[in-house]
Amino acid sequence: MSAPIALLSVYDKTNLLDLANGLKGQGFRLIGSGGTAKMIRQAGIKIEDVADVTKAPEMLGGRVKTLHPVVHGGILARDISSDQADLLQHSIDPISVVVCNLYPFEATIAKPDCTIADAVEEIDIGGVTLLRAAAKNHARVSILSDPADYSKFLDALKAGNGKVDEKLRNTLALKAFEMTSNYDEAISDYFRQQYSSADSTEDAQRIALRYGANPHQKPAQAFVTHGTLPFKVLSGSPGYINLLDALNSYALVSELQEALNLPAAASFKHVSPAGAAVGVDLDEIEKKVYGVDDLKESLTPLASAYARARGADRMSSFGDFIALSGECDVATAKIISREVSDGVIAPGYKPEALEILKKKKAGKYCILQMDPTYVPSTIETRQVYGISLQQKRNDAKINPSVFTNVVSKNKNITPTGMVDLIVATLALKYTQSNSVAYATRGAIVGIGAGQQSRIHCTRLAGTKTDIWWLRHHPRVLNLPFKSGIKRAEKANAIDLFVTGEPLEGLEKEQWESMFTTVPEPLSQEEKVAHAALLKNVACSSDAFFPFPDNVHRAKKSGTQFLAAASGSVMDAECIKAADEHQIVFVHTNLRLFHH
Ligand code: 93A
Repeated sequence: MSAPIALLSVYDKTNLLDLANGLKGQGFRLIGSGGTAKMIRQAGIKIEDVADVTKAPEMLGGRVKTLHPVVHGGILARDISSDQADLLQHSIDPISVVVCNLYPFEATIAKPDCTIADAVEEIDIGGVTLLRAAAKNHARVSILSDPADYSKFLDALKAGNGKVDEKLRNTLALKAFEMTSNYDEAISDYFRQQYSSADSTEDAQRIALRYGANPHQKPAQAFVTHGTLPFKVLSGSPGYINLLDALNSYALVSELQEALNLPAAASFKHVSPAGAAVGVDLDEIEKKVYGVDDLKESLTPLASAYARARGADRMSSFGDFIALSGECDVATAKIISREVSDGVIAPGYKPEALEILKKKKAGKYCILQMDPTYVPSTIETRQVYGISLQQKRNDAKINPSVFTNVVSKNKNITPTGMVDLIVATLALKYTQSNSVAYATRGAIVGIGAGQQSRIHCTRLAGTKTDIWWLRHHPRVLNLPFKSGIKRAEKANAIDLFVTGEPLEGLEKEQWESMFTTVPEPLSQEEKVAHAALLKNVACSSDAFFPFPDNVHRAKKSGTQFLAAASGSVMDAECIKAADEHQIVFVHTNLRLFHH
């Protein structure tokens, strides 16, 4: 029987001579590409040149070394009679071990003076083909792509009398596939950076970002590996957090629109909604609360949705990123134009609305246009601390079918109660966990995000709801502000008034200076009487309630409809608490953690 053949072609020649010696010792015939063969031969070990075996010299300055049917026929032939007949016909010897590692593409592009031509020369073609061919035929061939595996492989060869078992061949093949995949990723990433930073984002595959989450986190980019980015930058330049907000908030509003068939808007800050709403008309009091009573333009459903989303928690929404489910109209743009905001994403803009928005922030306002037909892939991947984490996208649909398991005695979910349960629950799908949300009249009115304890979420969201509701108090609506006070300053002043924050010194002076007459604080009695008027609120939780304290707390902020996943040992106690308050309690069977 003729000697088994090992083909060696390595850039990194670490441990090469030990391997060549070991293979020789096992009776292998060695064939090597130019530099590899030279080094082995100089060490006194017998090896043939690929060029002598193929009868084709290396050419094009080394661009073609091992790319030849004698090499690839020898690697790819299976142990089947037709393949063996082909080998015989073309006088090709089968190869059973391939040793290969690649030109150092990543190290080359990391050099500061690397040109595109330098990078191009480091794109290994023949080596990748060797790795891929040998890995493909791992049923018969062993592929060594890492010098660290050589001694283990030689041990296995010795133990197996010149053969290695299937398990080792499988592991080696996987390693080679990963090597080629990482290599290709480095190449495409490099060229994406070189060729895909078009001036316009029309059909761009990548955009450079100013920096990552913080200014010292450079470089930063957003890209897709297939097709083109599903959004265009119409104005401004989005940052990393802007995009986190934009993509999460757009997902939320498009799902709200789909679930409720109403235009939807969201106001995001730090990758959680500060507000989210569908286009339910505002009454006169609400117009005042949401700061749109003086708007000359009449409110469209989309404008109502944004007014509600923006106005629920004006403090948190300061500097928000906005998402709109439909084409941005003039009324919506006018509301946005008066607020401090970082950017907006929408599937389209009326020309006049776009002109209004483009004037914001001295032309730097970030305006993104989303492709409404875009469908994200079902699998999502990200890296944390160098580790890739992968999961199926949370594609759970939030619609009335989620709220069918009513576990309380009171089972009456009103149509508006259902809308609010959907709004609250959908918002949680895109809120950093743990989270609890309160909604009424088609809008989030209090949201507690990113708390490690459930009751802290319920309290935080409840307190926000209480503050939002106190802003409806007649004394708040008629606060005697001096003229010329800015909208954001008014929002802060109102917040201090309704929370009853004790003020001293300069802060007190400044607060008082905003009014024509300094208002008397709201008394405890006034607050209690007003709180009792808040009813029909829906409250949803992104996971089960561990204790009934959550139910009692939710009731204090007007909750009539409550939704949470089941699964707590205290489920029965929570249901008892809901029954005590005649709350309609739904077990959703759906956990909605989001990170
Ligand atoms: O330029 S290549 O893509 N063309 C080839 O046909 C080829 N075959 C092997 N580079 C090729 N290789 C690579 O050469 C291997 O991946 C390895 O990194 C290197 C080994 O070259 P040498 O044996 O001449 O040092």
